[in-house]
Amino acid sequence: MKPILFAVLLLAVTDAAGAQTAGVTPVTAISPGESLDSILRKAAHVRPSPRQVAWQELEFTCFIHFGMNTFTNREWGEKGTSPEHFNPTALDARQWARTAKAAGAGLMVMVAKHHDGFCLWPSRYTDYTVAASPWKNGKGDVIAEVAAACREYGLKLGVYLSPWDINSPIYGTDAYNTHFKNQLRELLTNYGEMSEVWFDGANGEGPNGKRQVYDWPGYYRLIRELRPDAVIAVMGPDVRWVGTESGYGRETEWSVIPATPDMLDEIARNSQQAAGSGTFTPPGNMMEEDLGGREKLKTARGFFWYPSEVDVSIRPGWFYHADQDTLVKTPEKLVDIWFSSVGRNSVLLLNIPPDKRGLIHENDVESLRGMQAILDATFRTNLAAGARFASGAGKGADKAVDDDPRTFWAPEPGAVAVDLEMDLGVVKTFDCLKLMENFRNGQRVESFILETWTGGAWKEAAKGTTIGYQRLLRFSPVTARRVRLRILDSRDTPEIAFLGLYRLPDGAKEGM
Ligand code: FUL
Repeated sequence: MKPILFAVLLLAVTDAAGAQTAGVTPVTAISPGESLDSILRKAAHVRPSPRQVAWQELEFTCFIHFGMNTFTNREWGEKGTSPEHFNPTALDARQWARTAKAAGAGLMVMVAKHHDGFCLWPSRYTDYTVAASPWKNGKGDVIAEVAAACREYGLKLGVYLSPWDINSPIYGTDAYNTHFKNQLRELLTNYGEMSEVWFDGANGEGPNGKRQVYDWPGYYRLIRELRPDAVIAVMGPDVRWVGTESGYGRETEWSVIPATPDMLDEIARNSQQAAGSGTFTPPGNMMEEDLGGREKLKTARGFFWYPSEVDVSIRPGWFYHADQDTLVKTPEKLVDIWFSSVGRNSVLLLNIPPDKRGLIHENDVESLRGMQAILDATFRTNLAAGARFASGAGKGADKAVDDDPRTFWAPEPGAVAVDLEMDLGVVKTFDCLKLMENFRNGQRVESFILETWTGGAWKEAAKGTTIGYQRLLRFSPVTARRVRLRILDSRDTPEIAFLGLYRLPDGAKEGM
């Protein structure tokens, strides 16, 4: 895998800066000896593709792990498990979509085939599918039901297709790549719009003892051809796995990172280490605290827009297990995860696995409802709305506190360290800051502080490094009328799309 995908990226790196190469992803080249200033300015102007913009703005998405493992009570299946086991008694994809939508999700990534190879749609290319199961007398199609439910509830649809297939007799041979592309084609043509294709890094032994050499460029080309708007996630060029399944992203999260071979290799090595733990922390570079900071860019040969996705399960396992009904994450824990994922320039992909009935369990529904209620209460009132700005903030400062993240405040061109001072009109108490950059134009801010005028002096209330699409910070409550955001360093003129100040309800304080 590593040499192939790296070759695709390298091709791009050696091409002209910013060129769209190989139909996969644009990579900005760095010339040997290029100055750090020039590199930083280039990095500041790397932009997301339209498909990456649409995906990032979803903020919160849901994963649905459901399949043979649900019925055999496993996390990773075995070869030869009979399709007879797959028999949900009350499968209702509308309940899944309704639950995800009510929790605020914008997209559902459905597991169509996990590592065991059992297909939740009646694939023409294998007998190991729902068609061989007793569910609906073999006439059912889970993917069709999910697609219809997503349309009904206004959710986008994504699909997880495991490259690793324990069941396939041709796994480990070239023929498997054709088979895999055939299955992809079925999923991408028979079910309407598809907005995300999720490949994990599994690369198990084939039946002939050989490892599969995946045709990644071929898979990507097919997806681009059939669903050009879909992002390809994790083992793909559009969306980066954050590097852990804990739900917690990095404090410093750059969406522009160097294109290196190691990074992609590590995904493959680390994403399959701990079956069912759901919380392992892989070692190595993917978990470094800062993947795209100055030190990283200095030695890079090129970089590209590769934003982070945080995947985590609401339960310890990815699949439903009855003995985990009491271990569903609490609303408070989910909110802490929200602050540490959506609030750290990542999209949250929260897994909610249906049970053997084919329903999302009551406990999970309850937790999601609680999470949504806390988030609603947190962000209901922006205490900075209507603030007046000190002169010197440049034009359009009010654009930072209006509700439209497409409008933004920017200081004079070239200013990279700048203050945005505001008067809230009356003294207010707050303990939460939300910042958004105009990420369509690139990610720029490297460090910032929030200060309040307290006792005749400016005092620090909170500080952070990167902002990107969105940054949320919680801090000890401060009471003040005058507030200033100090951008201490930026790769080019910062563009602030949103600034919000909030008062946290009790449920939003776990993990602070
Ligand atoms: C991992 C898989 O091994 C897990 O079972 C799960 O599907 C997770 C999202 O990705 O790589």
